[in-house]
This record gives sequence, C-alpha cells and structure tokens, in this order.
Amino acid sequence: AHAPPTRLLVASNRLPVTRTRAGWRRSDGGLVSALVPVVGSRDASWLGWDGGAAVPERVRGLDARLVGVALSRTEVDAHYHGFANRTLWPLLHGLVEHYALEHRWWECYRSVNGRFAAALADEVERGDGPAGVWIHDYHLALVPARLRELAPQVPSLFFLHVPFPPPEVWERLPWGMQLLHGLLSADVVAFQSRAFRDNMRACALQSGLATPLDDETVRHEDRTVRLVAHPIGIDAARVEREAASPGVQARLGALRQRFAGRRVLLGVDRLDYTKGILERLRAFELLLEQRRDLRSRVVLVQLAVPSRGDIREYRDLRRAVEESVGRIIGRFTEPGGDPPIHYIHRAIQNDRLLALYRLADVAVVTPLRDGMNLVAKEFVMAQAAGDGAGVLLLSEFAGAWETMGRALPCNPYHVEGLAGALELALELDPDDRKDRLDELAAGVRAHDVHRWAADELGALDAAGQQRLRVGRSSR
Ligand code: ADQ
Repeated sequence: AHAPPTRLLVASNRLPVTRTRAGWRRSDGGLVSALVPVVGSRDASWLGWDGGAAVPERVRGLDARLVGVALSRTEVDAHYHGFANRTLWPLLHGLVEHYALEHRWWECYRSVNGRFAAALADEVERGDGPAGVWIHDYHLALVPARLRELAPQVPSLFFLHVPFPPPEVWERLPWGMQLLHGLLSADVVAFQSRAFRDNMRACALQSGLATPLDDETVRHEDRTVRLVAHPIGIDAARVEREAASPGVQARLGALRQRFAGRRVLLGVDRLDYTKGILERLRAFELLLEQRRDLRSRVVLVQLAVPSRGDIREYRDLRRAVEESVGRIIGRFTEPGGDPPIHYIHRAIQNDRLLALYRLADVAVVTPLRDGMNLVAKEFVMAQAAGDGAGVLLLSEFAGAWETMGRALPCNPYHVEGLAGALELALELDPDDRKDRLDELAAGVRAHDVHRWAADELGALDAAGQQRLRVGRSSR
C-alpha cells in the first residue's frame, strides 16, 4: 500500500484566526478546535481570505502555515457579500424569495476562486511529499476545477457546510453548469446529509454532466467522483466537560434564581433569515395569546449573533425581529412583572452560553433550512452534562434532523403547528424527556467532530491512493 498524502492543505473563506488586543490567536469554535489535532499530525497549510490584515504565518495553538489571500474591497463586495451570500446562500437553502443575481458578482466569484486555486497550487509547489487538498464551503465551489488544471496530480475533497437544493431550485442559477463542474472536479464531494447529497447528484445527472455508476459514485468527464454524506458533529466530550465546570455551575445557579418559577425556552442563532427566528417569535406570541395561564410562567431567551450587517436584507431582518420582540413584550408584560422575552443581540462567552443551555427546559431550533445546526447538538450535550432532561424542538428542515430523530419535530412554516409544538414540549412527560435526551446524547457523542474529521480525511487519503493506482495502470 502507498502512504497517504503527508501534506494537508485546507482552504476556507476565512482563516481560522482572530485578532485581539493581545495579538492574533486561534479562533474559537468546534470546527477549528477539532482540526487542531488533525493539522498537527500532518504537515499542514491553511489558506483563506486575510480579512484585510497582515496575518502572521503561525499562531500559537494551531500547527499550520497560514497563507492569507488578499482581496480588494470591490472583490469582497462582489464575491463575498454578493455572489456567495446573496446569490448562493439563499439558493442553496431553497429560499428563492431572498435570491439576487448580478453578472458582475459572478465574474468576480470566478476570479477570486481562481486566485484561491492558484494560491493552493503555489503552496503545493512549496513543499515535497504528496499533498491532499480539503476545500470548505460554497464560497469556493469553483476551486476544485481550477486546481485540477493547475495541479492535476493533487487529490481534493470538497465539503459543503450548507444544504444543496433539488434541481427545480438549482436550475434558476444561470451558471449552474459551471458550478457543478467545479464541484465534480474534486475527487470527493461531501455533504451534511444524504438528502443534500441526493439533490446534488440529481442536478449533476439531469444536467448531463455526470452519469451514474453506483450509489456513491458518478462519472464526470473521464473520472470517477464520490458523492458522500459526512454529517458534521461537535466536540461532544469538550462541551460535556465544560458544561459541568464550576464556572458554568455558578452561572447556572444565578440564572436559576433569576428565572425561578418560570419555564425557559431558548433560541440561539446567527441573526439570519434561514434560522426561522421570526416564525418562532410569531408562534411564541400565539402561544401566549391562547394560553393566558402561561404568560407569567414561561420566558423565551433569544440570543442572536450579529451577522452580515453589510447586507440590507440582514439589517431589515434585525429590524423585523426587534419590532416583533418589542410588540410581544409590550403586549404581555404586567406592570412590575418580568418581560416574556429576553433578547440578546451579541455573541456571548462560552460559559454563559453553556449555562443557558443547561438552564433551558426547551431548545427551540426552528430553521427554515439549515446545513446541520450545531446549536441542537450543543444543547443536547450541555443538558447531558447536568443530567438534565430538556426537550429539543427541532425543525424537520435542519440537516440535523436526519440524525436526531428523537427530537420533537416541528414545521416552522406552520405557525399554529409550531405554537402547538411549543405547548407539547412544555408538557412532555419527564420520563419521556429523559429517554429522548439520553438517546440524542448517545448519538451526538458517537458522531462527534473527530469522527467527522476522520471520515473526511479517510476519504481524501483513499482518493490519493486511488489516483496512484489509476496512474500506475495507465502508464
Ligand atoms: P451557522 O449557520 O453559523 O453554520 P450553526 O451550526 O448553528 O450555524 O453554528 C452556530 C455556532 O455559533 C454555534 O456553535 C453556536 O454555539 C454559536 N453561537 C450562536 N449564537 C451565539 C451567541 N449569541 N454567542 C456565542 N456563540 C453563539 C454553518 C451552517 C450550519 C452548519 C455549520 C457547521 O449554516 O448549518 O451546522 O456551518 O457545518
């Protein structure tokens, strides 16, 4: 057998580093921390947009060479805010009413993707030993094709963090063929769920760009491409450990006092229209309207991380959410009483977030469409850490639904149905709640982010070996 690639080149829109007053450091978050051991075990480089700053080549705690790709202001506008976030993001989520198109965004997306591919090819040249390339997400869909032209010997894997829509939605994109060719130029294309994988496969077959081989593979041009589902997980052990820490316990104690006598519903999202925040608020309002007795006995804590404020639609969404929150508070707060919603529009520290996960009786995860949704998994592990029996109310349109079938299902498009689901979640029998949570936690533990990374790199290594075999037999 041949040795797998010894070098790993990762490409993502942003580099996994953040600038603080004390200097540069590794970004937080499950994905980055999960990749630390992975990049540490190989000779690794990580390429990404530098965010307009001079990023150092190395930061502490991340054993990879950082390679910044510089973008002009116009490029950031057209590639990132434009084509990636206003064309592809809504289309991939099937939310066509938010979809916008401009030809110049597409032109710019192509050239920026070309630059990423060129930077990857340069990076391949810099070192010796076989390399494998791991490309992340919809900002870089054309990179596998361009990379194959520049460095045909290098195997690549593309992971899509977001959904993929069915053909009748995808067809609205005038450049769908080029993007499909971009993706199919990778050796492996991996998705969050089988449903998203099957959608992409249907698009590839219907367009005539690919022919079917077996369940997991298609032929594109003269090559075999694997299309697989590798659902992403979280660092479950770490969340469980941190959620049980003394710091979180202390915060939890204070929160329990503050909310004594009330059941807590919790929403945690980036402020994005895909997350179904307005739909959730409407359902909560309806619940309070119908169930007078609940008005003093429940509270909704909604965290919303500011997101994409450069795009008008996101500013409009923020206004709509704030109007809705204001209306509900105005309608249902008693003089001297507590408001029915606590709304927090900022990122909060990890131990505060974990304390809220532990406090909550119900996590309300209602996306209209979501690649996975890590909040659902974080809630489950934090509850498990405290031996809790919180209820996960989960939209059937989240990728997480495919592996978290013991959650309570909901359809966020149906406001009365969602209000009913909230009611049911509050009334679920404690034994039932506990059974569901234990089963969900076992699933999240077994399919954690380390397992995901191992599946991904296993597929990339296998693609490298496959290339060697094919190369030898055609010689
Ligand atoms: P996102 O759309 O960003 O990710 P999600 O998977 O829910 O969505 O992750 C959000 C993360 O932000 C969570 O780890 C959460 O803890 C954190 N967070 C949210 N609110 C916060 C707050 N107020 N303060 C601090 N932290 C907060 C994209 C896709 C998803 C996919 C992931 C990973 O859209 O579908 O699950 O990538 O592949």
